[in-house]
Amino acid sequence: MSLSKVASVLLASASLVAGHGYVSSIEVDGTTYGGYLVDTYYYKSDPPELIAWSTNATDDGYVSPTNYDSSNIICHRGSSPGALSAPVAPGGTVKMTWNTWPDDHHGPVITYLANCNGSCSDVDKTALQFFKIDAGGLIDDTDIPGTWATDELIDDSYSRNITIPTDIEAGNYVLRHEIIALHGAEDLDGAQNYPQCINLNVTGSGTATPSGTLGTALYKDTDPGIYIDIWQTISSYTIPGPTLYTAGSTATATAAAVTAAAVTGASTTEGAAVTSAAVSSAGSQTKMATGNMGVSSPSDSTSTTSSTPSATSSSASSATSGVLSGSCSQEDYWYCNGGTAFQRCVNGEWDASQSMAAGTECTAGISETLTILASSKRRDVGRMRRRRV
Ligand SMILES: *[C@@H]1O[C@H](CO)[C@@H](O)[C@H](O)[C@H]1NC(C)=O
Ligand SMILES: *[C@@H]1O[C@H](CO)[C@@H](O)[C@H](O)[C@H]1NC(C)=O
Ligand SMILES: *[C@@H]1O[C@H](CO)[C@@H](O)[C@H](O)[C@H]1NC(C)=O
Ligand SMILES: *[C@@H]1O[C@H](CO)[C@@H](O)[C@H](O)[C@H]1NC(C)=O
Ligand SMILES: [Cu+2]
Repeated sequence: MSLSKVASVLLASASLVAGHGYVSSIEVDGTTYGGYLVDTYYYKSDPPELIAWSTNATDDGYVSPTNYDSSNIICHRGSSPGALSAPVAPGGTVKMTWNTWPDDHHGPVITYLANCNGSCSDVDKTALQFFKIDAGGLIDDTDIPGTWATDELIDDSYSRNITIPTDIEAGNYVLRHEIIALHGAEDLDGAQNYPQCINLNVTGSGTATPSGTLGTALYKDTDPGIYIDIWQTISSYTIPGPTLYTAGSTATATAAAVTAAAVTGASTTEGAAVTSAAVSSAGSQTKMATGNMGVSSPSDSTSTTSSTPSATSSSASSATSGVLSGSCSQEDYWYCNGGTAFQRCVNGEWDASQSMAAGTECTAGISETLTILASSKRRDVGRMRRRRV
């Protein structure tokens, strides 16, 4: 892709607004239930009874890989079971709808069930054993960073349909639905998990009791589908977590775990073809949209990134120039360093400084969006930092 194309893509998507989401509505076999509206209900003394689990993640934030062994990963931070339960028939459909999702937070969308062995409203979440019933991962990698299940979810009005396996035994189950955002996953501990839980009451006369995995054992920070650089071409994507359960199988569906395609639980498999298009041999893929915009210039071995002594986060809120390092408090915010370089607050820390593409500049300072302008004057390419991929 030419640099001018990079610039135009960035100009076209200049509104890179932060803001994560949560499941705000659930449709179960045609009946609609409200989600736990964390930004409202958390502050109410008497929130409504729901099928959705509550959480205290009022920042709309995520669980980091370093917390994969904590109970936070089960149904989000500070979660408690919903008081209600939605009846669903085996083979029935659960449609999970998010209030919003940022389009640069690409990654898989995964759903599990766990039997409560009784009522879910007072279940010990640390004893829940989850089996995977639905997973979408990388759909098409033609254009880096690829088309992901999150992109599909956004296209489907922030929703995803999940089919309940046709053969599981009746009973009360927790459905654990999760987006894993991979835009920063090239760093260890850079993935972001957004789990959401609801209670279901599965009816029917199924007999299958798929074996499951404790929530705290689902993932490791080094899993190939967790610690991955989506800003390079990926030949296949391994959806993290245990293998997909499909009705009629004995809790294993090995092929399903390693696939870049979207798969659904019961009988349908969609988008099975994995496109891993060849990428031009130019050798340098540019990161876009999340702002990791790489620039490789012809002769830049004497790169002079204008680094001034690091500013600390406490004094960073008004910084307009100089490379920032260390912690930051405004997750996903951008920092434009003097118009020519930028950084982003990822997982509570300023990430590496990246040069703006030739012909573009940003508006200096820290803000929720990175404002990109075509630069008026010609840039000295010697100042651009080469990004090796
Ligand atoms: C959320 O709940 C957990 C567990 O009860 C608690 O440790 C944590 O301090 C709470 N966090 C907030 C922001 O309320
Ligand atoms: C339900 O029973 C299974 C099998 O005994 C057990 O492994 C699991 O931990 C139980 N789940 C809960 C939530 O108690
Ligand atoms: C999801 O399921 C609902 C209800 O069955 C259906 O109306 C809707 O079209 C489905 N959405 C997608 C994206 O398949
Ligand atoms: C689940 O459905 C069964 C059968 O209708 C009912 O007996 C049971 O009370 C329900 N459980 C919950 C938690 O709603
Ligand atoms: Cu984010």
